[in-house]
Amino acid sequence: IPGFACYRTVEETQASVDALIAAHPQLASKIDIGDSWEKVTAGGNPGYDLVVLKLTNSAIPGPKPKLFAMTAIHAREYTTAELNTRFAEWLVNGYGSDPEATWLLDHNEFHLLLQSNPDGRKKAETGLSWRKNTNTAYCGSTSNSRGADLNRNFPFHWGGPGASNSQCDDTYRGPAAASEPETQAVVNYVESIYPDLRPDDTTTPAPDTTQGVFLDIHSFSQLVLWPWGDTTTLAPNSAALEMLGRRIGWFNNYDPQQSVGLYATSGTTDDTAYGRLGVPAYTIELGVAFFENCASFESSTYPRNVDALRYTARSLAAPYKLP
Ligand code: 0X9
Ligand code: ZN
Repeated sequence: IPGFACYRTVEETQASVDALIAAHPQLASKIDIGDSWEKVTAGGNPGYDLVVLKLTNSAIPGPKPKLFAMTAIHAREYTTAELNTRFAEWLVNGYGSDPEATWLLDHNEFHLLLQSNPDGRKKAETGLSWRKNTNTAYCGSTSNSRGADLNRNFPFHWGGPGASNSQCDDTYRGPAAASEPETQAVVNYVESIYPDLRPDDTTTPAPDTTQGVFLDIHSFSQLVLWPWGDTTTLAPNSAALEMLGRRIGWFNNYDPQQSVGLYATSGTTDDTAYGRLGVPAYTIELGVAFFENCASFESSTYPRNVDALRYTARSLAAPYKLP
């Protein structure tokens, strides 16, 4: 990426995925979970497959707890995909030599959606401050303000507060819940890997992390956020959600809070994962800028957040319980 040599492009990210799989076929595989909007419409732009990189030692049978981590749903949030890609490489390249990486891959699965909005990301790679997908049906087919905000398009409480119904706005929610193919792909995939863990009442001592954790990684603001985003009402079992969130925040030294405390949002990834499935779900806001310079990424954002991801992964197999 011009001026940001430490961040891989969409194509470079996919090439890195293919290289990992070629070098370590027993540990790494990829799953095509759907198509980007440009690929679906095939309107002159080639578009992209949405690719989940799955990491686990396939010689040890499951079921295993699953860490799902998605990055770059907002196109300009460069640091997020690079963190996730390097985390994958840390795991796979450490297998057999690093005892932590080895244990994590033997006993857990990692489902990493590195480029969640590849069409938008290609716009950002030209230097535009692009956030949404590139759907030409919203705000005019050639406008740089077009598209839907995928992190307002998710089905749980879609159309609530903190989401715009104006097509040119950066938080445009789309015309209907899950109207965008990127949203549909993520919802369908996440629902395919996790059972419905929803606590049926607030006395249930879930959520625990035995089935997994859902992470959506954004930038920027140095925050660890948990549901809900659309109300100050505490989520069911929020004490347990909050405790894991605070511990993740200890590792990256970011400020932990319920996401509505930042500002109201609805139709988001994490609220949908927690609201529809009950899987513990967090949004992490990395760093101090969208177009963060490489020196800052290498010295601060990457090391503190790979520590946070490693901690989150280590917490998977042990049921997370209230004291
Ligand atoms: O507004 C957003 O989508 C996120 N911030 S960003 O600057 N990356 O766009 C924050 C979302 C917080 N709300 C939830 N996680 N529900
Ligand atoms: Zn974002």
